[in-house]
Formats: sequence, C-alpha cells, structure tokens
Amino acid sequence: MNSENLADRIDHALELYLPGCEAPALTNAMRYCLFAGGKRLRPRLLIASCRMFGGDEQAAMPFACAIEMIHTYSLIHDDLPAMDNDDFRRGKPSCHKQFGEALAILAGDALLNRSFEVMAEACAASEENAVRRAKAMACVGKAAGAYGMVGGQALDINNAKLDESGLARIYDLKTGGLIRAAIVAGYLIATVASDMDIKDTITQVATKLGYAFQIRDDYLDVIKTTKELGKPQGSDAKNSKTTYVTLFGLWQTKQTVNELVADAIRLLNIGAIGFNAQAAPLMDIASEFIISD
Ligand code: GRG
Repeated sequence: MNSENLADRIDHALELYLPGCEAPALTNAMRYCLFAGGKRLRPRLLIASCRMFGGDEQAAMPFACAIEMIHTYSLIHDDLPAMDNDDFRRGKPSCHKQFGEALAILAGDALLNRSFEVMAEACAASEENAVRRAKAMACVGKAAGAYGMVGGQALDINNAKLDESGLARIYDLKTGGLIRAAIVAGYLIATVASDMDIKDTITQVATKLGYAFQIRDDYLDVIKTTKELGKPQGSDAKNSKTTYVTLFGLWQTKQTVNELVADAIRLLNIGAIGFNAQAAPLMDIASEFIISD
C-alpha cells in the first residue's frame, strides 16, 4: 500500500465525516480548507504507526481524520489577522480572506468540535476497544489544547527573543505535539497491553520527527518561493520571529533536520524491540522530512 493511495483513502473518509450542516456558508468554509490540498502527514503517520503495532487501518481512520481536522482548524486560526495574518494557505486565499473572519473562526471551531465527535463515536462503536481508543482520544486532546498546540501558540506570540531551549519548547508544544500524538495514538489504538519500553521508544521517535518537521519548515520558509510553499515566503521574518534558521543558519538547520530523521529511523530499526518490516511505512514518511537540496 503506497502512501499516495493512503492519502486518497484519508480524503475519502474525510468526505464521509464531513456532511453538510444547516449553514451552507459554514460547510463551504470547512470543506474549502479541509480539501485544499494538504499532504495528510499527521493522518498518514497515525495509520502507519497503528499498522506497525498490528492495528488495522479501519480502526485508525476516525482518529486519523480527526487529527487532520484539528490540524486544519489550527491553520485557519493561525492565519487570522490576530495571529500570523497570512493571506494564503495551501496555495489558495486563506479561510478569512475567502469567507471573512467570522466564518473562518467558526469553521475552525466547527472542525475542532467535529474531530472530538468523530473520535468519541469511534470509542463508543466498540466495547472491546473503547478504553484503548479513549486513551488515544485523550492523547490527541492533550496535544491539541493548552498542554500542547494552543499552549505553544500562546508562548509563540511575541517570541522575538528566544534562545535555543525556549524555541525548542515552543516547537515541541506547538508543532511537535500533534505529530507526536499522531504516532502515539496510532500505537495506543493498536496495542492491547502497553509495554513501557516500546511506548517510550515510539514517543522518542515521534518527538524527533516533530522537531525535525518544524525546523525543516523554518528552512523551507527561507529557501522556497511563495508558489512552492503555497503560503507567503518569509512569513517568519515578516513577523520578526526567532527560528532555528535565525539562531543557527541554513547549513546547521539542514544538518540538524537530517540528523533527527536519521536518529528516528535508527530507533525504528532496532530489531530488538520488534518493529522490523512493519516499520517501513513509518520510515518512508520520516524520509520525506530529509532535506536533500
Ligand atoms: C492557532 C490554535 C492555533 C494553533 C496554531 C500549529 C499551529 C499553532 C499553527 C499552524 C501554522 C504553523 C506555522 C505551523 C507549523 C507547522 C507547519 C509547518 C504546519 C504545516 O503543516 P503541513 O506542512 O501542512 O503538514 P499541509 O498543508 O500539508 O497540511
């Protein structure tokens, strides 16, 4: 199963999870953002992780879709004038530019709420698996809220003068948390009896990938064009933000990204903890983070 097909299956499931509501303008705004061409990274990670631990795609899919809804809501709210004030996202006018600020706020709110509805329905659908699934939902909820992404975003406002540890903390909460939750939730959905060594290892893998992903974004924000990024190039500089690139330069940023990815792949490769060939899809996704230019 290649990841392109997986992204298509995620898109199909997202369609089913998002029927129209009674407010057509809200439906349009939600669907405009959810189907704007995202890479579906977090849901693909969640499903790859679940399968690595013997779980099946069908069980993982509601959680995968829920995490993509949360991610999309975060992008909508992040683009608002009160946050990063970005006019473009995924190569199209951002939600508030297309539909106005009020609908953009509501579309984000609605996607967030729908995500928890979808996860709760998946918990309720199976008595046998309810506890594992509820743990996965709690993991995603923590990563999305004050103890994760929203908390990190709050710290990130006025981040102008950060040192490396301050930046790493914000990145871990703001971006790393949801990526980590995708991988750990996949593990929780699949696993009947938790093995703390494995949970610890998979959490380390996920943390490295989350950090690599955000500092790679810092790198791309400098070297790619607006067209390639699908959002304004140089947005970090415009907002006078400390980034990994402003602290360490482009060369070191690239080195660090590639070292983090290599570390994560090495951990997944440790046959002794039994990931073996099942880890290949997750390793393939991790390899997408490598900076080769
Ligand atoms: C406003 C609640 C709230 C949170 C904002 C995560 C976040 C916090 C904002 C998102 C904007 C941002 C700069 C995130 C950094 C992570 C990042 C590079 C997101 C883009 O993720 P991709 O590349 O996007 O997976 P696609 O479009 O492919 O889904």
